[in-house]
Amino acid sequence: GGRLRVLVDMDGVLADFEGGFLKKFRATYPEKPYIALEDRRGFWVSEQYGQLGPELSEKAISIWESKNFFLDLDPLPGAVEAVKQMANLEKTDLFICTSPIKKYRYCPNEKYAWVEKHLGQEFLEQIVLTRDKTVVSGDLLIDDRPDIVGAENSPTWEHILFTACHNKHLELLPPRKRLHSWTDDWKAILDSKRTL
Ligand code: UMP
Repeated sequence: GGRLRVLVDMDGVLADFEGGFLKKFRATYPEKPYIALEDRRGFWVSEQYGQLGPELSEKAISIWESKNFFLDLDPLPGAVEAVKQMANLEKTDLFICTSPIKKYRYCPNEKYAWVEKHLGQEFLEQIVLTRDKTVVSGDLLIDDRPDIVGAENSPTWEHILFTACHNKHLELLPPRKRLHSWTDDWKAILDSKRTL
């Protein structure tokens, strides 16, 4: 068989966007209500905060638009080790495929800096920044966003839903698959896509 190309999302898969957000939101707005991670539903944090109170959507957005928000995110458990192992597998090409926010002052730069800090300079070669992941070709896309759509109606990749606080209650229709965490058997998922 040929080489397997795996696209791995960053926020919610490698970097703890939800945990980092909640920590900075509570520190910045200690008097405001917040949504515990257990109670998160839906991919968009801003929408759920908007349902809590009229000004809370904007306040939430102000958190990830701030300097050092993306750089300061902690890696999710096992993520750094898994990605390094994956990149070293035979016949495997790993790319980090991530959508920057449109407020571009800090986010794209900090995504590069995060990868360099946690994975090393050699991984800077593997970064794909795009707002539309359907136009990126690959065999697998490991991503915590349940609904990944875009200009291409038939993306080449199979989406593997990475479990996150906001998606863990969703029931997936077969044949959709999950990766429950980085301790789950991601190598078996890759091997299931390899050809003889
Ligand atoms: N994001 C928002 N609003 C939200 C939640 C996340 O703009 O309510 C941003 C953070 C990430 C991007 O930069 O969306 C999601 O990117 P992917 O994880 O899909 O790559």
